[in-house]
Amino acid sequence: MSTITEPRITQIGKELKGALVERIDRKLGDLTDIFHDKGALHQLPPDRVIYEVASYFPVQHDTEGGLFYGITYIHPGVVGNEYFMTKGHFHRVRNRGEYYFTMEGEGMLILMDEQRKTWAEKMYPGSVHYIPGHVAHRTANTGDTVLSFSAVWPSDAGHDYATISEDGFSKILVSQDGIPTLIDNR
Ligand code: S6P
Ligand code: ZN
Repeated sequence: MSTITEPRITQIGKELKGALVERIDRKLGDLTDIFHDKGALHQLPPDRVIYEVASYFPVQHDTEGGLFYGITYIHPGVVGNEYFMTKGHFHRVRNRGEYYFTMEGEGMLILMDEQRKTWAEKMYPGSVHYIPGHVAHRTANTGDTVLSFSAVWPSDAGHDYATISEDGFSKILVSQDGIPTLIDNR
C-alpha cells in the first residue's frame, strides 16, 4: 500500500475544497443584536447573507493540541453607517490565540481586551494578524468587494458569543464621510 496520499483539503485561490469542509452562512436575521441602527436593519431582508465561513475540523472540537482552519467571506455593504461584519467572539478558553491572513478585499480587524480596550488593524491582501489570547475579535468589510481571510485556531479554543452579544465591543466601526472610523459604543 502506498504511504503517499492526496491532501484531505485543498485551497485553490480562495476556495476551500474537500469532502470534510463544513460551510455555514450568517444572515442578517441571525445578526440583529450586533448592528446598532435598528431602523436601517429593518429596511434590509433578514435572509440577506452577510458572511460565509468554510472550515476544516480535522479533530473533534475541544481536542487539546489540534488546530482548525477556516476561510471567512464577508460581503460588502452597510447597515446604516456600520459595515457588514462578523458576530465577534472571545475564545471560550480565554488564553487561546489565533492567526488571520487576508486574501482579498479590504477590511478591519476589531480587537478588544478583557478590560474592554478596543483597537483595530487594517486588513488587505497579504496582511497577517496575530490575535493574542484574552482578546475578542470581529472583522468588518470596509470595501466594495468581498473580504476573504483565512484563520488558524486551536481546536480546544471554543467560542464565547454571549459576552459580545450582551455587551458588544466598547467601540464600533462606522463609515464617517466614507472613512472607516472607530467611535465609542453608546
Ligand atoms: C474562529 C475564527 C473565525 C470566525 C469567523 C466568523 O475562531 O475567529 O473562523 O469564526 O470569522 O466570525 P464569528 O465571530 O461569527 O465566529
Ligand atoms: Zn476566533
